[in-house]
Amino acid sequence: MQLTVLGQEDVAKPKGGCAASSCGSTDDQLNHLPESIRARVYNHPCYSEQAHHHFARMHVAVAPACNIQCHYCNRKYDCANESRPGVVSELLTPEQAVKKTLAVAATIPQMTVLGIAGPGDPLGNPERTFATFRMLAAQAPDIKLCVSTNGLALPDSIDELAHANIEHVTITINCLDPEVGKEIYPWVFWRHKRVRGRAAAKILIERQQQGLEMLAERDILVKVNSVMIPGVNDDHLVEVSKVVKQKGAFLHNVMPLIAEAEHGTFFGVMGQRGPTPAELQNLQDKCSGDMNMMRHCRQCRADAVGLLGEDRGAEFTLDKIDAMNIDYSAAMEKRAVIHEAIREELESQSKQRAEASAAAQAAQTVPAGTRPVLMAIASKGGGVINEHFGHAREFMVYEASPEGVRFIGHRKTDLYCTGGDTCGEAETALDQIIRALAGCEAVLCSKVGYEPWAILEAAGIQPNGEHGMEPIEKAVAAVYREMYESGRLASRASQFKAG
Ligand code: CLF
Ligand code: SF4
Repeated sequence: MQLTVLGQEDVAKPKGGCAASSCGSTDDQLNHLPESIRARVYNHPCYSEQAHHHFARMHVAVAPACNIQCHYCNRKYDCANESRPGVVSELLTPEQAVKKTLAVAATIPQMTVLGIAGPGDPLGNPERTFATFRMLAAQAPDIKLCVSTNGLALPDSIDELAHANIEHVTITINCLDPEVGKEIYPWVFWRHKRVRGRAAAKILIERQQQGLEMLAERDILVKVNSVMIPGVNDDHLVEVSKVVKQKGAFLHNVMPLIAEAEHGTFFGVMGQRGPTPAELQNLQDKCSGDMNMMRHCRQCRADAVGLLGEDRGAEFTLDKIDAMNIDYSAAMEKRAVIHEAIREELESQSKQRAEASAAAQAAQTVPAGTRPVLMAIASKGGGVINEHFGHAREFMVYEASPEGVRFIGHRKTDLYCTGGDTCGEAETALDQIIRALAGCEAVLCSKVGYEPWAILEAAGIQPNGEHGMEPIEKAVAAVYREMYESGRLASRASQFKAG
């Protein structure tokens, strides 16, 4: 069987050890869920950290209008509640969206989820959004349907969502207190009028909370996205996390504010900064006491297609789709076989991960109270260290401590090794990587060249190519132990925790 997104070896052969998650990460928490819930999330790349290495999603941009204004949004771009600003989607009609979805699902069998997330608010455009969902439910019943909303119109859409068999809804909830909300939302469009200031925030917050409760009553899985805005809602988000969990949210995704003056957003122009990686991690850690945290969000391109972190959208422009001849019934049969193979692989990986985690924990001899260390990992997936430093476009970050090893998140970086005649730019690119890896004290990869080695070492990031093809968790635990035994852990305070 040939697979389109992943190599045959990625799917068919169980790899040793853990996938890219470990204690404290989403998938450990998934393991404790009832079977009925696990069956609903195991193949959703956003709801399961492990799944995102194997299953893909796509978005279709069918919803142009928005019923509120967020200070981090510029309408010329897509809804920043679910995608990063700066990327504009091609607006599709529902019919075009369905055609594109079928084309992608037939070509990329691992694509399991279709999300509508913009460019405005999907539920503020109910006719276009639900027309798309209804057609897809009829023509492609094997695709999960997912929607992301600011929540204002949510209570009015619950029946339609349930009727269309939408199993996953994301609500962006940035606050519970209208005093905080008035700093984020200048207005909402409510009952044919523009409402401003505190009153606007109050309406939005009440509608979001009501919608969340109604979804929980209908047993629709809810993920809450929150944009972390330093000095505005950062302290408040711990309370948000607690309350939305009590009301039935399944997963909380705290995303960093992206605000640049060139995006033309209010926050960007006013110089409001986003959080540092250290601030984001600290807040996610504080929130994780209360609920499952998503740490693998890539703030995708608005029209992204493929695995999280990759974009195959250019393969599916309207003119290319028009030229495709799709037999979706045949494609569905093939997809079912592939999905079953991946499901078996995930189960196998999950067992191996638990064993690797237990073995690493048992072998851990670093005494309690030793400071934690962050390490960057170059990996192409499968839970092993299998990527050359110079080929990594993003690094996974793990934290090692006497309590164990846990996945913290991803750091995107520009490609260091561009090959060809761009070597003169390499130093600058390496500087960017070093900035992206701020706070990490080691980088584990399959190989690393002599020149970057010396520069990384000088920057306080120890390169390590000795654990190629080893399970990540085991390797991180081993390097942590070596650092402890060599006395390095006594000699340097954690930069990252200090922010
Ligand atoms: Fe799309 Fe969102 Fe559904 Fe996922 S994305 S509508 S829940 S299918 Fe995922 Fe992308 Fe993060 Fe969104 S990584 S931005 S959380
Ligand atoms: Fe922009 Fe989305 Fe906010 Fe609407 S809900 S203003 S599209 S970020």
